[in-house]
Amino acid sequence: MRNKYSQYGFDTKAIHAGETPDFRDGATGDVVVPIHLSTTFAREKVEEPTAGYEYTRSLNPTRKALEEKLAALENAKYAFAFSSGLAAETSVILALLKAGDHIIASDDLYGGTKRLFNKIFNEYKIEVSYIDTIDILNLEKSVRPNTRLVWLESPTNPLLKLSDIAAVSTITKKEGLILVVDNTFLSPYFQRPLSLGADIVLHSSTKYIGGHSDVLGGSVMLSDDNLYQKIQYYQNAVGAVLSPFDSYLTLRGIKTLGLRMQKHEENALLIGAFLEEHPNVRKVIYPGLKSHPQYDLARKQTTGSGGIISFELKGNIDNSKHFLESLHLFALAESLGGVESLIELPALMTHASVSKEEREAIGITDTLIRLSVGIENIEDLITDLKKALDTYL
Ligand code: P1T
Repeated sequence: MRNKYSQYGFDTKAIHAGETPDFRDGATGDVVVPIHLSTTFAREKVEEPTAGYEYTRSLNPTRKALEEKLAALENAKYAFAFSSGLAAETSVILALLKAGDHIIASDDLYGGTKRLFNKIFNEYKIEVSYIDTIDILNLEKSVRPNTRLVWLESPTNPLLKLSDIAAVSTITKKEGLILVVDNTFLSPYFQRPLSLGADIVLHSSTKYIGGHSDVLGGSVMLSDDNLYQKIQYYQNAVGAVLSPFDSYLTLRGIKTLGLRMQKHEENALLIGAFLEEHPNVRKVIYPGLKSHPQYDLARKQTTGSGGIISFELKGNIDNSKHFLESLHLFALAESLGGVESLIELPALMTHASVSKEEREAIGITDTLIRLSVGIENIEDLITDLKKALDTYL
């Protein structure tokens, strides 16, 4: 699907899309889109909103610029900016599903997404089956007469499992289902799910897209006119929109997305190799390493593996806590995708809302550690990890 920036490379789109200087009468030729804080827009004639603007929840110039940039990055026709990743998920599901509908989802998903599905949407009679979406036959068998949507994270959070998006899309197309891919972990720099057959791409733009751990947001990109109309209606009617200031911060962050992703990956590859050699590490999970069971699929459907690494420490949960608390550069914090390195224990932090049985069934153990590798100097990051790994047991 072409949009007006399709002819340009990724970094050109990241910098220019949505921010073309305006030279019309009265305009000032801003190179950077202004932060339009006005919540309402006056008109001269009752039935003629000024340039289409009425009220910021429905349309705001700064958010519109961001939405154009987001669409360009995923090669989509349309994009929406929401106030968080979960707000984006909520708005998409409300727009597309009704009571009695069924979702098939990856068994390993961000804990907050599972909580939204299990604790909120279940109350509204939307059922979810969690399956291993690596297994295409299993996916096909799980389709029911009331299934409407397949929801993938690829790679998943935190186990970094991949789904073959093109293969899944042949099934969703055959069965008339909507395929949603949460592309948060790779960003559009490394993976474009729409080109692999997905209908909707979703991001927590709090992560790589914003990139600086200073703005919460969610984005949705798509090219189908019908789905666009439905989600647009809900974006306004539900009202979980991104603010003008947060739109500006996200626009600013995106300009370096390509550069940042390259450095995140460069550092992650070196840290992955270092961890694989360390005697106190049981197992490293990173799709950029040959040891990843889906290394070949990663090469086929992505152009890079990003900055998230999960690994199993030797020892028990207390050893893990000791390790996490003895790092200096890796901040012990939830979230990911910012320029600074973060580390966390999914079982007690990002996935604490997933039951212990469920965590154990899918492999989120008490000693599984998740790293969000930042863009600091690699020697400093490895020294920090080495000191803590050599001494925590
Ligand atoms: O935090 P929010 O912007 O609402 O995004 C939710 C979300 C959606 N999808 C994925 C894959 C995510 O990782 C997240 C948020 N994740 C974290 C906060 C985390 O530390 O994993």
